[in-house]
Amino acid sequence: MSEPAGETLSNLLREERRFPPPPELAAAANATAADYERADADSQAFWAAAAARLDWAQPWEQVLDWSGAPFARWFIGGRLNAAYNCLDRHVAAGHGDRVAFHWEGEPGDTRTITYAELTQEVCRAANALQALGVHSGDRVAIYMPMIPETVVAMLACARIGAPHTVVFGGFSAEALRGRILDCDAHVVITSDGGHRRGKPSALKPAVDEAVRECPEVRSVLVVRRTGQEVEWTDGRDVWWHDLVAEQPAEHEAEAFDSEHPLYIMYTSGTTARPKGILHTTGGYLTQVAWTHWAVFDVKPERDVFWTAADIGWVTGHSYIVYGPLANGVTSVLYEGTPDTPHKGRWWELVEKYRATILYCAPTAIRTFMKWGAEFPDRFDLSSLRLLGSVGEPINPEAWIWYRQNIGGDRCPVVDTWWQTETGAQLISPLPGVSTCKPGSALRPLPGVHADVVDDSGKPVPNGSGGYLVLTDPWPAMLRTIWGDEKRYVDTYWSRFSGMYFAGDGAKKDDDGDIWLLGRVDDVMNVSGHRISTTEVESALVSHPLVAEAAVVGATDPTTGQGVVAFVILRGDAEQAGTAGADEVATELRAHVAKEIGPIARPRQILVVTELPKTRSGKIMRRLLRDVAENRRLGDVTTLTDSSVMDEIRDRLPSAG
Ligand code: 6R9
Repeated sequence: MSEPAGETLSNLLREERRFPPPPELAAAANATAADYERADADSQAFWAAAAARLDWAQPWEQVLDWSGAPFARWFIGGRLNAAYNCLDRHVAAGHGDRVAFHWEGEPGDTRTITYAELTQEVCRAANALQALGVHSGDRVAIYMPMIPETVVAMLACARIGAPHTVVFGGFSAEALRGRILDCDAHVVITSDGGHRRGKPSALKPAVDEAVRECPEVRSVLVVRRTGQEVEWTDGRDVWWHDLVAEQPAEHEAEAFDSEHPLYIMYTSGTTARPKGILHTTGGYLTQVAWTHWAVFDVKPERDVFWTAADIGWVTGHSYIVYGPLANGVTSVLYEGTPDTPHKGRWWELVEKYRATILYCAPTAIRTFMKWGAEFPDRFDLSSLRLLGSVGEPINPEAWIWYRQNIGGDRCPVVDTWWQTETGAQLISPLPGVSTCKPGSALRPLPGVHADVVDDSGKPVPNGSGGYLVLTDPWPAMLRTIWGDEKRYVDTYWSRFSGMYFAGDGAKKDDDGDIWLLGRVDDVMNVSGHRISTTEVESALVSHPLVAEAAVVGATDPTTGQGVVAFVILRGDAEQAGTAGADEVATELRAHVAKEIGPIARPRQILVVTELPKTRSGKIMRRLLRDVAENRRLGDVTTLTDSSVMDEIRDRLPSAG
């Protein structure tokens, strides 16, 4: 590890180092302190200016209509085409030769795609979808690996006004079927498979299985990626290379109403049925493009931007596809896993493509910490100038590691809080303005109104915790849950009157800056004390033995709930066999008691090698709670790897 020896390891809110913006970045930053002032003075005027960065076929008459709250309409009367804004307008402005994507397949095959080429490919695919009878308003399901055709498919849908629903390629046939049926898609775009962990991994069989019970699906468009054998249903299945290749490379992009549906993205949440989050065109593209430009400070002529996440996660939609392309930026797109064929793969790609901005999830950062700094140390990461984090609270320990070992102690780290529902980043530093605090997303971006409130909806004073809410609508907000307006109102707008309830706990520090504390469903109650899983996890990870930790509250006869921790040890600790499981548990229990207080001391600590995670790397605590409470496991369809749970169960008897 390359942390300075002897430096005190600090817990959430106790890490006291502060990181002001680098002067060169601040001097040329896209977004400045004036943006906060402008937005504070008139947030609708601020968003109107952000919308004007796009190309509208017809200007809007009114910025916001909130008269039907909580159903919002933004940029009323305006018409635009999302794909045109991501493609044609850059070509028309003379940037057709600029690279849109440096794509790298997991086996090492590569493609460089310019804006002009991407535009032509999207036009062909749009013509192909129309040839299959897809009309504006029809839903199209996309179940693909991380290949350029996935982006092409999404933009082709956007171009013809057919909302897409991208289903993460790691999900099961059952999960896919549920989503196809829920949004009534009649066309599915897929591939034979993708490359994962050094071998081809099939996708088409899951589509075949899913579609067997979706009688309305009439066409399955199949990209050949791996060359695997596929079963074929004549009359339904069509090869992409047959149909798309023969189409003309011109396609007139029709302008759609600002509120025309752009896509539906399903979130699993902690409960049963996934929610189809609906995003529309004008407001979504406005805020995604603005935040991508401001938070990542992108300079299209020289930056190489990389969101290392799956397109099937909202982060991929907003910050691989729509944001970067709307801004005409060059991106890296990588198909595979970070440890194939070696644990330095990401850093090799940063070096190879001279990536300047990297955006990823804390789970990845903690995995890299576990593997050790020797992997990034082998590569030249000097091109990087900015780092971002998304998906979970990033514990100060991981934040500092990221900044030092990946960012060369020179790159600002922006911790961006947002959700599938919010469409775009809402709480985040601005890299040219904010002094960063490791572990804090700081404050709402310009034009965003967030607060932390108590049970009765009253804002808490600085220094206190509560529930994170949004007090005003924002352009990229979800418009509804597909087919279920009541659930939309109940889930988000009923807990606190007139406010959007995000479902996250948060704290305001003495400066009023916001610290996210995880989902409120995950808050534990030990002898009447509310303890955040994030805080206990952060305390555990601040111990030199621990790489990753997941904490749940399990029913306890005396205390109501008891804290149960699952920990992954760091590479060096694991190899050195530093201590037996019992000693490790004793040591860590004492450490948590010292860092937070005896009340938070875990009742049990289990050393494991993997944790159950979703596509975005979020720990599925409800499954761990099932294990801790000795119950049958709940729904595992959204796990990336379900064998993880078997392994964890096997370790259970060694529990203290
Ligand atoms: C973008 C995304 C949303 C939930 C959200 C919160 C957690 C995301 C975070 C964060 C703390 C951050 N979350 N970013 N928590 N700090 N920077 O992740 O969307 O998959 O819908 O998840 O993720 O709990 O409510 P989604």
